[in-house]
Amino acid sequence: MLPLPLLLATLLIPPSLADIPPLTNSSEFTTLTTSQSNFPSQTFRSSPLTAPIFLINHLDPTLASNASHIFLGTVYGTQKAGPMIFDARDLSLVYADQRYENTYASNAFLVNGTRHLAFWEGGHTRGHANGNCLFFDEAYNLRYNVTAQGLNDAMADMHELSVTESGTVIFSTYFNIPFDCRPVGGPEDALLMDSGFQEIDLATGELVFDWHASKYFAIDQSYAEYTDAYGTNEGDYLVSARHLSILTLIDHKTGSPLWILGGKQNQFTDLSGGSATNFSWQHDARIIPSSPSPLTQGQQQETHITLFDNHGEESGFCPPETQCSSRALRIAINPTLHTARLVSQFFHPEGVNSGAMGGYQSLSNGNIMTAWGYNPSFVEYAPDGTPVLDVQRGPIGGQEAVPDMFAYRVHKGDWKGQPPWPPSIAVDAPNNSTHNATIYVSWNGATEVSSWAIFASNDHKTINNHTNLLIQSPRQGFETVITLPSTSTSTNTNTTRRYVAAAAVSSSGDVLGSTIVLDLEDGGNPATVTSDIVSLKPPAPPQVVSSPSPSPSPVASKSPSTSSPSESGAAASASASASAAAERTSTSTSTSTVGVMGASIFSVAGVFYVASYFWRRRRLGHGHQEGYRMVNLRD
Ligand SMILES: *[C@@H]1O[C@H](CO)[C@@H](O)[C@H](O)[C@H]1NC(C)=O
Ligand SMILES: *[C@@H]1O[C@H](CO)[C@@H](O)[C@H](O)[C@H]1NC(C)=O
Ligand SMILES: *[C@@H]1O[C@H](CO)[C@@H](O)[C@H](O)[C@H]1NC(C)=O
Ligand SMILES: *[C@@H]1O[C@H](CO)[C@@H](O)[C@H](O)[C@H]1NC(C)=O
Ligand SMILES: *[C@@H]1O[C@H](CO)[C@@H](O)[C@H](O)[C@H]1NC(C)=O
Ligand SMILES: *[C@@H]1O[C@H](CO)[C@@H](O)[C@H](O)[C@H]1NC(C)=O
Ligand SMILES: *[C@@H]1O[C@H](CO)[C@@H](O)[C@H](O)[C@H]1NC(C)=O
Ligand SMILES: *[C@@H]1O[C@H](CO)[C@@H](O)[C@H](O)[C@H]1NC(C)=O
Ligand SMILES: *[C@@H]1O[C@H](CO)[C@@H](O)[C@H](O)[C@H]1NC(C)=O
Ligand SMILES: *[C@H]1O[C@@H](CO)[C@H](O)[C@@H](O)[C@@H]1NC(C)=O
Repeated sequence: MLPLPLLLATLLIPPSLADIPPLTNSSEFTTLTTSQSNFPSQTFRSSPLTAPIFLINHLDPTLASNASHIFLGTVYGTQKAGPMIFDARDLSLVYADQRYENTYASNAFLVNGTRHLAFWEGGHTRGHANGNCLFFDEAYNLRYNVTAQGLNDAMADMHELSVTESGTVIFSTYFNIPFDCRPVGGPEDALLMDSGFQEIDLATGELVFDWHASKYFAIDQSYAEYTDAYGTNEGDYLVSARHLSILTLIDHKTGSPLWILGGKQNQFTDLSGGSATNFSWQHDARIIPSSPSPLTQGQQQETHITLFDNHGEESGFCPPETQCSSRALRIAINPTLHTARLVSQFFHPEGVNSGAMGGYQSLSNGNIMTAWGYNPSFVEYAPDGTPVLDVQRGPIGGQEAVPDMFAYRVHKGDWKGQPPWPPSIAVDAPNNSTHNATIYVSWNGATEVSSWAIFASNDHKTINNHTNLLIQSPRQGFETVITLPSTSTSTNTNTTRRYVAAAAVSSSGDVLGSTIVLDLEDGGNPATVTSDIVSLKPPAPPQVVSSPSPSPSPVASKSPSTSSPSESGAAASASASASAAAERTSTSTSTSTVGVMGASIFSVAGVFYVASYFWRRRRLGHGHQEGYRMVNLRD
């Protein structure tokens, strides 16, 4: 008789897809969205995470950028918030860390040549916030955690998080300062809510630059309710003040504005009949480093700027492609000649306008990734403006934004996640054995899993013996579901076993990590905390003498995830293992959901912001900005 594993391992059972894949029918999506209170979402058996269910309005894989993943940092309903990473090919969830109250501006950044997942997390307020900028490496170790310095209790604001080539992070700030508001008819001893930005060195944690709008803009002239700061190659800072509809370049030595583009103080001649400088209530302004243009004869000094032009904030809802339409905008300016011209503009394929939020990302193949803010949509365009990916995570096009349902920024980028925690397994075992059982497996954050191998035995201590390999099945989406046969279909082999475990396998056949062992006679509760599966193959024959022998399974042996996280990544990843411990979920009689996922210490998003007094004033007329200062007398 052939050994059992050889028979069954060749039996590649097609898995059923546990994930609810993206919909493509918008009326079905509308029905789903309505039935789920505007938050179309799904849950899993092997994981406590919640994932969105997307609607794909359009996808052209041949024209879409080949970046492997999509980054979305978001509030999710009233319960879960966190950075999420999706597979760019099928939009399945890859990673989520839903322990936060709010997260924004999630993206992958290179810090010193190493890729990091960075995002802002913190307390919720309307319009601004206080929190931390967190950076995790691809093994999900927290590497940097920075916030504002020297602004009393004010912390990093949520609107901006950008990383410079010199390893610094720039974020926006809001803080109260005593201010004489008599010039605008206010009290002498008012508290002004000032805005600005800080740059912090990630390696040392030292403050590099601290800018306050009130020092450079007079109170009756301007108000930067929202500051979007971004470092240029020269070290100067591009600041976007959406309430003024201006972009201004801030000198990195003096803090003074070098020029002002747009708004009432615009210093640039618009070579495009007004369409390059009429942006308003904009978000996510970026200077594109050294962007050559064929149209720049005699204008070698052109600089390209991209932004999300919200437009229509004041005019409200408006028909598509009218003068108040939101657009993804690229302009070229010549700061020497003070000219600006429109390079390209992209409107939303379904014609939506977004008064607030929104993002613009230039991708390496020339495509443009856009997020549509209050309309929870993200759209990737080819350079000629053809939409190549058009996705919704909620209802769009309405005049009223659904609270917490938005796409503040959505980015595409590469990611290779190798979590220090093990994969997770859950089982439905109607017969208290593998007989007719259904296995659910997932591994939050792992990007290199190609298939799952199911091991079963009657002795949990030896489950990792390669002869216990029952089935190998391709990975599908976030959670793979594998239905075990009642008996081998090709023989009468009895495959009924008491214990089960799973191993995550790479495309080259190496075991990347393995789950705990479940005891199906004990309601699927854990039998041991690790199955120690390191290979699908028999161990190599014993080596003879002297030389340090190579491991029988080199990749498996160097992968930290094949052993318990407390032995490997834990020291470097306190947060991961702490949350892992907190996360083992309870089991039920015939099923269990056991394993360790990224994180989920859920906190109900609280809105503590009490705007006790907003004080506005508008000044119209030549040389003055239409805008307002917000004076916060809360404290
Ligand atoms: C979308 O779904 C609705 C409702 O199920 C159905 O009537 C309609 O034919 C579908 N549209 C397409 C294009 O499949
Ligand atoms: C994506 O395409 C670029 C060329 O545009 C190529 O250099 C890169 O290797 C590709 N990446 C992947 C993951 O295929
Ligand atoms: C980041 O640092 C702050 C203190 O500055 C701390 O309260 C917070 O828990 C840290 N975040 C993480 C994920 O460790
Ligand atoms: C980047 O690398 C340099 C040289 O190894 C080091 O001095 C610096 O601290 C690193 N920066 C960060 C942010 O880790
Ligand atoms: C349980 O297993 C026995 C054989 O061991 C089989 O006869 C029976 O049908 C199974 N029941 C279920 C619900 O699968
Ligand atoms: C499975 O075990 C439970 C007790 O743990 C028992 O109540 C149930 O009848 C068993 N089911 C089968 C099919 O043997
Ligand atoms: C396996 O379970 C299914 C559904 O519970 C049942 O219809 C089928 O008879 C079972 N098979 C065996 C062999 O028990
Ligand atoms: C694995 O199981 C087989 C079959 O029971 C046995 O012959 C072999 O010795 C076991 N291997 C190890 C390393 O225990
Ligand atoms: C199959 O194996 C299980 C566990 O070893 C045993 O309890 C069961 O009786 C066997 N079934 C048959 C039909 O031999
Ligand atoms: C500038 O805004 C855009 C986006 O809304 C409009 O499409 C343009 O028509 C408008 N240009 C001018 C000159 O008003």
